Formats: sequence, structure tokens, C-alpha cells
Amino acid sequence: MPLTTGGDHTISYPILKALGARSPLGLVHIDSHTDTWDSFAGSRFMHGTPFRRAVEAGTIDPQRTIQIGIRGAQTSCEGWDYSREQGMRVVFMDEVEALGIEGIIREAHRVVADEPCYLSFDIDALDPVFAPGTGTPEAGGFTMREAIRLVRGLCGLQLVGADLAEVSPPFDIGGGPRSMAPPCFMRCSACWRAARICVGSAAKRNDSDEMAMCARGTLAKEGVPCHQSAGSPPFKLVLARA
Ligand SMILES: [Mn+2]
Repeated sequence: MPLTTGGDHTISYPILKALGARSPLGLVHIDSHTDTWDSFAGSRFMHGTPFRRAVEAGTIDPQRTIQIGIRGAQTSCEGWDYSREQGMRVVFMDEVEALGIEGIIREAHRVVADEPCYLSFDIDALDPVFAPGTGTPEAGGFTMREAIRLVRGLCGLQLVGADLAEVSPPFDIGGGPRSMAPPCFMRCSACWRAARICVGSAAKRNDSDEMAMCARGTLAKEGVPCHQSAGSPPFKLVLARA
């Protein structure tokens, strides 16, 4: 089972192309943005477009896709509109408030159903108080406790892979290379630990160690350099195999 950390959210697209090559996957996408724009600044492959490309490629089933935590200022409703037109379940933060974490967990299980699915967690789903080290922070996000409950609540889904994206240590408080691992990645690894509960003992390596190595750019067993958005570090795709 590939567990991937980034870096720019563009990484989800090639992963989904591989994992969803035989049949479209369900998707639990936790983010403050739908990432279903058609293009931005002339690029069709950037961190605002991966899930639109994945729909077009037939690698995810929009009817079995739920996007959770959507909020924030946008200059266009294009992504929101596309997701809903495709039949994705778009859960804005207001609805998260109304249904509560347990209600959102039930909704995720209902939408994805008992078939293979993928989890993509954008760290900007968290409130910037908890994870400021990201390129597009949005106020009013999940607390760490809520996020951990949410991810743990996905236990029982047929997860075939997961990623944690948009981590940008240079944007962390007191940023700079030397501050990369401690504040930001400790928070990330907490999410991964929660995710590992879902995937059992699939990840054999110590996840926080692996992510710290990834952050220093010293571990790149597989994959391609990630497309970089402003401020994103040159992370490599890292796969932890079951
Ligand atoms: Mn985002």
C-alpha cells in the first residue's frame, strides 16, 4: 500500500493513475479546496487540478468521492461547481459543523461504500493554528483532535493508498531548512499514525523518521520529483510498501 507525503498536491494524480488503472477508485479527500480546477496560470497539472485530471482519466469515480472541509476564499467557483456537477459529495466546513465529525465519518462510509478507495489529506484542511507550514492556509479548519478522529473513523474502508500533501516547512513558523522537521512533521506524523490504524501494519518503517528523511530530500526510492508550488520544498515521492 503506497503511503505518500508531499509536497505539492499534484502528486495525487500520478498515484491515482497507477492505483486506479484497472477500475475507478472511491476517494476520501480532506482539504480546504476541491482541487478540481481545470487549469491555473496556464498549467493543467498543478496543485489545484489533480482530482479533475483524475476524473478525466477515469481513475476515480466521482459518485464515490467525498471532499471534506472545503472552505476559504476563491476568485472563482469553478472547482466547487465542477465537483458537484460530476456528482462528488462536497462537504463545506459549515456542514462539517452541522453534522459533527461522527456524522461526516458516516457520510464518508456511505459515499465510498464497500469498494476500493484512496485517501488524500491536504494539510491545509487543518486550521493554520495547528499547521501553518502550507502554501494556501485557510482559517476555520480542523483541530488536530478532530482530524485524528476523522481519519481514524475511516477504519473499515477498503483503502488502497493514501497521501498527505501540501506540507511546506519553509512556510512554517520560524521557517527555514533547519526548522523543517520538528514542528510541521510532528503534526503530520500524528495524522499518519492515525492513518496507519486504518491500514494495519502495512507501513513497516517508522513513519515520522521516513517523513523527516523525505523532508531533507535524502530519500527517494521511487517516483518523480514533485511539481512545486510557491514555497513548496523539492520533495520526492516516497512509497512505503506493505
Ligand atoms: Mn488545499
